[in-house]
This record gives sequence, structure tokens and C-alpha cells, in this order.
Amino acid sequence: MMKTILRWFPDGDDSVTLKEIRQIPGISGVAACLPHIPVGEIWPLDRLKSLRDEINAYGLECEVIESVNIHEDIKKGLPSRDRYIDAYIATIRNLAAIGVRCLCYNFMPVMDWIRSDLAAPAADGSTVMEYIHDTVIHMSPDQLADAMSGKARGYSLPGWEPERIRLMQADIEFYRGMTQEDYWANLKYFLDAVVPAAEQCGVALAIHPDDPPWQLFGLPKVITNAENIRRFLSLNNSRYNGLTLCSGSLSADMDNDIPAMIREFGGMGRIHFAHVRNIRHTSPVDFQECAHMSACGDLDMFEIMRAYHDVGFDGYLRPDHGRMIWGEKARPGYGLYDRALGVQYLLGIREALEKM
Ligand code: DNO
Repeated sequence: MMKTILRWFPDGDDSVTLKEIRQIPGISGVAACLPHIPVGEIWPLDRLKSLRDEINAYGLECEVIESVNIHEDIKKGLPSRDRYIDAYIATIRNLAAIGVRCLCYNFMPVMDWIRSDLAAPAADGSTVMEYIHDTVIHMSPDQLADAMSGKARGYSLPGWEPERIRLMQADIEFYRGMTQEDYWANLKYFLDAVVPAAEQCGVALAIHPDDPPWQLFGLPKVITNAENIRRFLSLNNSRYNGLTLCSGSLSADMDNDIPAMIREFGGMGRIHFAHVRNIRHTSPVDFQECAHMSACGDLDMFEIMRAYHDVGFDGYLRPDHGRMIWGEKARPGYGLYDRALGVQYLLGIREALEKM
């Protein structure tokens, strides 16, 4: 049975409250995290227990964590990676102990998702996140960090932690000496170490695609299209080595057919988490995020939901980035209003599919 959830950040690091999330019809839980634990450290069990209890107190489940970030030494394949992999496994065991069933993570080098503007004005008077390729490739790491975390209204921006930003330029240099094949090998090394532990304790690993799904700053990219996803899944054939299928990230590359990917990888039981959102291209490499409705962007949301329905998807699904509307002041992409609108629309499609 598919479960519909919303992303939420604890410790006052979110403008949206659990009390509000509980009032959105059809939401069973949240995708939570502990954003203030430095990457590479074990997430403590007591802190996780209180996180779960806080969420449960609002009648919501805490079965998904997004994200436990991966230490750069693992991605770089340094000797110190084994220590960080052990810590990652210890975190997975602690997550299992509080009832987490799915862990979303990414294997993007140096930086997480990238936009040139987190609050670009849209025609309807809302603000949206925007990606202009030419602007991004001419930005220095500092400018990029400023466009991302500097514009996050004081909320933490996962993947754009200050300690990561400080090392960005040096890390970009480091990867100049690494081939794409070396990077795949480092990913496999990580998977072969953590997947057995995840399988043993019943936590499905769900890698998030690279966003945008193409090469930038000479950095290696792996989760970008169907061919690479097939390769990723075959690196380790356990069902616990799975995907977060993010429609918005993958569809930035106009050659990616999202419903076809859902049918293929969902049919194999390898999609554990669905991020569902729409984008609108302004050129083949430029896009704006938009409201979830098909009519607002390039994606056919009915076909996406139908593909999940047809493969009998029984993982977790969440609406993704929303616009900033009605004067809301929130973490870019993660306000309450537009995500609540988006999820009601998705749930409407789902009800229709079930009754048809
Ligand atoms: C962006 C998110 C990503 C995602 C991570 C997973 O809004 O979808 O930051 O959570 O890449 O590790």
C-alpha cells in the first residue's frame, strides 16, 4: 500500500509545523531528518527516538528519512572511507531501531541540487526555483553557495552545509583527477558495504538522482538517465539497493521519459520513494519549477501517477518543491501552501485511478 508523506525538518528549522501537516488530508507521515548532525557522524539513537516520538505525537509516522548525507571521503574513495562507511551502517541500524523503512540519500559529488535562483518571479505573481544553465556555469563556488544557502531565508539547505561550502573549490579540483569510472567504482564499494546491513535490518536505500542530471564543473555524475540507473541497480542486485525516483530532477533532461522509468524500475520493485513534481523548460537546458498540475508544466502527471498505479507501487510518495504563494515565507521549495495543493491534486488522480 502506497503511503503519501510530506518532507519536514525538526528543531525549529521549518516554517511548517507537524500540527499543520496533520491537517492535510491523506498524509500518513513525514520524511524527516536531523539536519544539524555533521556529515560522517553517527545519528544518535536517543535523538532519533525523540524525533520519532515528536512526529508520532501528531498522529504521523516517521518511516522515511531524507537524507543521511554521504561523507565526501566515501565519494572520493579515500582510505578514510571505511570509517565513514562504518558510521553510515551504524546510523542505518539506529534508523531501523526507531521504525524507519526507507532512507533517501544522494551520491552527488561536492554539491547537492543546484538552482541559479531560489525565488524567481513567475507570471502568476508567485516565486519559483529556476535553473539557467549559462548563469550557473559562470558562477564561482562562492556565488553558487550564495545563490543557494544564502537565499534560504535562514533555514538549513540540505547538501549546502557551511562546512561543505568551505571545501567546495578544493573538492572540485580533487575530482578533476578522477574518471567517471573511478566514481562508479567508489559508489559500488559503498553499496557493497552498506546494502547487506540495510537488507538485514529492513531499511530500503533509495538514491536520489543528480539534479540537474548532467555534468557541471567537470564533476562526475551517475544517476542521470535510464541507462545509468540500470547500471546503478546492477552494481548491487538487492532490492534494498533502490531509487528515489524524482520526476522533477530527471525530467530536466528532456530525453528522460519519466513514466517509462517508473514502469521499468517500479516494475522491478526497485523504487522505494517517489518525489513527484513538475517543471517547465524555457530551453532544453533551462527550466523553472512550477505548480504540480500537468497544465502548468512539461510533465504529464496523470501518466506518472498511472505508471505508479500500474506497477502496484507500494513505497512512499511525496509532493516535491512547491512555488512560494500567498505571501508565505518558508524554506525555498518547502512551503506549506503549494505542496498542500500539489498533494491534493496527486491524491485526486490516485483516487480516480483506483476507481476507474
Ligand atoms: C531537494 C531534495 C534533495 C534530496 C537529496 C537527497 O529538494 O530533493 O536535496 O533530499 O538530494 O539526499
